[in-house]
Amino acid sequence: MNFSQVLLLTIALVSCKTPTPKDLLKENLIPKPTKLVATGSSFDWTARTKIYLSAEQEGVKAIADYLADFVAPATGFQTEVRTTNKPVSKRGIALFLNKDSTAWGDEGYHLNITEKRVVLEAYQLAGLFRGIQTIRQLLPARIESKELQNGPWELASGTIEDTPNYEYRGAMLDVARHFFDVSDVKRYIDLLAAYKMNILHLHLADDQGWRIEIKSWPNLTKYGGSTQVGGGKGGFFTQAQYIDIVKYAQECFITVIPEIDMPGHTNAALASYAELNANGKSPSLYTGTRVGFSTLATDKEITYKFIDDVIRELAAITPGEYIHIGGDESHATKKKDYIKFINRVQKIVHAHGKKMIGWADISAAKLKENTLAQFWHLKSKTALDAVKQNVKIIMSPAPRAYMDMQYDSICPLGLHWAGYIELDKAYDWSLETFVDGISKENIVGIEAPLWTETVETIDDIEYLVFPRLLGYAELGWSSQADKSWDEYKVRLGMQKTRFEYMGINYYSSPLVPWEEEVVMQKVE
Ligand code: IFG
Repeated sequence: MNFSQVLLLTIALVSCKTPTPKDLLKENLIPKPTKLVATGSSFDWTARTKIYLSAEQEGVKAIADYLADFVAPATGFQTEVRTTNKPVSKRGIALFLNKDSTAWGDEGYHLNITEKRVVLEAYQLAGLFRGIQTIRQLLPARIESKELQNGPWELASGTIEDTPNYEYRGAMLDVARHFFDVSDVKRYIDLLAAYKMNILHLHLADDQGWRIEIKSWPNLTKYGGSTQVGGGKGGFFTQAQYIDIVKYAQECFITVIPEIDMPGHTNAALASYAELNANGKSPSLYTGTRVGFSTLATDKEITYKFIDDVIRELAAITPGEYIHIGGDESHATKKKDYIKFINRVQKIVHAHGKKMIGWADISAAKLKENTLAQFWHLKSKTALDAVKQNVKIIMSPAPRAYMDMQYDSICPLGLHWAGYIELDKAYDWSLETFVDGISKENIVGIEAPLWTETVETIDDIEYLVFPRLLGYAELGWSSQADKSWDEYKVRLGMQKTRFEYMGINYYSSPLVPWEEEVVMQKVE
């Protein structure tokens, strides 16, 4: 190259690009943040951008690595993560814990974006992780691609102050009706994490299958896990696989809550061990979809030895503070026997250092105040009875939150006993006004269950879960003040390109104005 070419090249290289003006207010974040102020410019993430963190802040490095690894495939950047004692003064991205910001709670965060730096701070590590999901949504949708994409990678400038409205924001996956392997469960966890959900409730046992290895009762999985709805081969998680799922969820700051449904929904256990049956005889394995026909023998001591062994082994591999014992649809159990049973099981759960969750049917029994009741019925009596016992409620009303309900009458998957749930019906309600007598202080949060009688593959799961899940995420995270379906559906419509890059098999509802994300070509 001659002198003038070298000179031109040098000028080009050193002249920093004028930042593209971008309006943070026009971003389509879901769940909607608590507070957002736009400053009209942008931060350009380039190959030279580094992520800075304070040397002594334990755990922040893992989150910085998560962010660097996340952007690498689409950008091609090997983003350097560097510890420093002054993270905020550097040009680039800074992640750090602010131990004085107790008001932000476990999951709150502050994000400050200027032309020179992106500063993400939180009171706890979970808050940093939730803030990373916001950074993810501020980058163009093609950031989700696993293939190299064109830049630029600009984030609109401004400040976001964000904390969740409810502490319990969950989704349930029924792996009993149809079994789903570890990789499907991890995919489900990835998708929950993208929308700031923090609970994964695994429905591990039911009439059609027992899905978690219990070493002291090996036949539960050997025999009870050997089939599923429709007669397929079923399956189960070894304890090592369950531990792997729990660890994977923990890295996304998601807590796993295992459910062993009892005394009803227990045909798989009853088929595996004759002694658990009142008449000492085992029924055959069940591959249909009826409910309410099975019950453990609530008056036999062996039943409580069985439950004690199961809860002991499950508690030992469950770091979360809750174990879910089901308790729903125990139509084959006499009411007085059911009440005695739940009272005794609650003691067993506490004896193993855990707190109990049950479907709100358990409110017939005498509940400890640290028990949670999961509201699901069409009628609210069981939930109101729980509130009377000062027990907090997980809101999962079937007519709004059951993701196994069909979207409409032509939906190829799901049931409709609780009605059809299109995206507007899934979104347009609020936890604290849904039932008279259940107000905000009685509610711990929201959970959207996916029952799998009609669901066999991860594609089926994604079709029923997406995009309804985003509405539940917003119901659990965002303030309900100025909420409207007409405003939300536009933000949802802008997720189309992102869903496609994430490879989500989502339901493209006719109610939503789906929009391709306009790619701003870089003006050289
Ligand atoms: N109700 C049953 C589930 C499942 C569901 C399907 C609860 C708590 C109907 N119990 O929901 O096992 O069969 O929509």
